[in-house]
Amino acid sequence: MSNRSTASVSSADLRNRQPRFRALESGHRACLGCGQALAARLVTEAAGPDVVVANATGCLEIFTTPWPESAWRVPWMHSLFENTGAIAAGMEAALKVRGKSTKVLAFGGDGGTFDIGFQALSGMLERGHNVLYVCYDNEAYMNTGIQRSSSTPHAAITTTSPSGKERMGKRHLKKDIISIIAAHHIPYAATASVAYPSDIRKKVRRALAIEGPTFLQIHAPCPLGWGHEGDQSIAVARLAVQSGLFPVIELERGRLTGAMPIRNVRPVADYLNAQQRFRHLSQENERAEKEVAHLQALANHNIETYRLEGDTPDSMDSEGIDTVRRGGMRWA
Ligand SMILES: Cc1ncc(C[n+]2csc(CCOP(=O)(O)OP(=O)(O)O)c2C)c(N)n1
Ligand code: SF4
Repeated sequence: MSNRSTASVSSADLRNRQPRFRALESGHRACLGCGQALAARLVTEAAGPDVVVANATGCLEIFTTPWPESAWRVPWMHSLFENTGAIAAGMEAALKVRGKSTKVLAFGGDGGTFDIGFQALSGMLERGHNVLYVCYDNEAYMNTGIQRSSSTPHAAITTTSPSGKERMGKRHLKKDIISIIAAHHIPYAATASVAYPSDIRKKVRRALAIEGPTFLQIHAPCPLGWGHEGDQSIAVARLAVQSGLFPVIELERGRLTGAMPIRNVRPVADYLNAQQRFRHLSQENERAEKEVAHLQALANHNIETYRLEGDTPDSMDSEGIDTVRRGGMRWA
């Protein structure tokens, strides 16, 4: 029997000793500071234990399931790169036939979502399957060595979009996937950033309370691919939001219904200078200056389009203090 008196136990201690549920266990093999690992943990914590997961090929699949081990504590299925939407749709149909209310989550990277799995995803949304699809957007094909995807931002260096005499990194723009998803007029679609965990949790719960297809795009830094220290992932992710380059928004049936306000708008240069993939843009020459101005114009466009600038403090704005609680959520 414990000899501790009741008065000496803090409520924080009591909270920490509660049984916790983690669908994605620690001990997996993600790199230090991997934004995707954190995002997947937050999503699955908020979703709770009664879920099944379809997971596209990519870093998340690879670092959580080096055979014969698995970091998952919920039923989890590896799908091909190109068919996660179809696998998740099949899972949902099978659960429905069996009269189960278990929720289906589909996970994919930006390569698996914006590019290779898009056809299956679009079909899943159009047919109205009751699935929450989460895209962990680290803006390149990271698992195979940092190749550019259609989500890679303009001017970023990847192994297939180098900077040199001809070009300054990626030539094309980042695909506006959330607008394409919104054009399916699904009940709920949103963007989020790993820098704002409460916002992610809120959006996951909201999506799962809806009957029908829902979609969440989470901006998730990859220290290896973006070129920053692992302990800078959250700071870098915050700068993407605070500069307006990654707008955090919500859409219902294709209509904009929410946006995270930016209280102190930061210049895009602050975001770019924090990452090696944009190192060529800090050179003092006309080409570099032109590219930075181009990216600043894109951020300004986002701020204007989604009316992101906010001057009144709000706990859910881009300056909000938001923390990740260690040890999982209580579901017992
Ligand atoms: C049809 C097909 N093409 C290519 C591959 C090789 N491949 C496996 S993972 C991967 C990159 C995954 O990129 P992304 O979806 O962005 O996820 P990330 O690894 O960045 O999390 C590629 C190209 C494959 N498995 N299947
Ligand atoms: S390469 Fe990037 S996305 Fe993949 S595990 Fe490492 S940090 Fe995460």
